Amino acid sequence: MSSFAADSGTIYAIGDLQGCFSSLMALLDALPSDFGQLWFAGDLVNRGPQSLETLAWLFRHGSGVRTVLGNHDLYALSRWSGIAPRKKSDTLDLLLADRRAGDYFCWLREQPFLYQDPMLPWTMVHAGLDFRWSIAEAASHAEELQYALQGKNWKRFLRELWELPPPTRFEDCRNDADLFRLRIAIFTRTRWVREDGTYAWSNERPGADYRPWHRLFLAQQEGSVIFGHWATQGLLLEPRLLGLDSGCVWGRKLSAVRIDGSEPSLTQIDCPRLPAS
Ligand SMILES: [Mn+2]
Repeated sequence: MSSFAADSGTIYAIGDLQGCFSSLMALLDALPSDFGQLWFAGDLVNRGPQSLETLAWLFRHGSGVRTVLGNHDLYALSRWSGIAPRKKSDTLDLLLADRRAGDYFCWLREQPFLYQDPMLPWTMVHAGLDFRWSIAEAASHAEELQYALQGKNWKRFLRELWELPPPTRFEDCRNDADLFRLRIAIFTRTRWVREDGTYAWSNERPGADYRPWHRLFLAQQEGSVIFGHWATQGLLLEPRLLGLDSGCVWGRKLSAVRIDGSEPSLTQIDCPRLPAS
């Protein structure tokens, strides 16, 4: 099995795990070389069967792991802090009941909404970015949200996040809570947006005038983006865009792309179809 090696400059970016720990181990087995860092595009837990094993492993290898928060990670944090009620499709019970859950969720709460490495061209988010934000502006919005999630009023921040659906336009934000809800939704949930800046929070395309967020972003901003979240769209490998959610939890594939070299190279494994929960 390939593993962490402190002297390795190799970095792989990996798509949404969603608690599919066995698939992560199979993917590491299949990687062609040891690595210094693994980047994960968020949604580390929930839906899949092994959220506990997944988070325990990431916590143990924290010094080599870089990740960003996804919608399922925020939901898991909200479950752990008693804010969100249990959803029927939730598979977090074993994780929430574990005696080390406090350590694991503290680690999760410290993770950012956006990650950049000054030595690499890539910026990583879970779902997307607004096409009117430069990468630098996006990083500053993400940092503000991260402070709020790490601050002493973090439970109030999470409670407000779920109180209302996110607005679909910045023009509709009446206060900071609305603005935070919209920005968090862009970082962790977005797929479709219109050229006038109106978002839709649906999986399906809501109309012909909506486009994938990254088409508008790449046309208007500089920078290269790694993201996950969009399993129905599937793997995207483009010069400035890596869409890494290839549907592992849906019985499709888990993907890793080497990102430290000049030419991104792909490794994939097949994932088992899980029994419906
Ligand atoms: Mn997601």
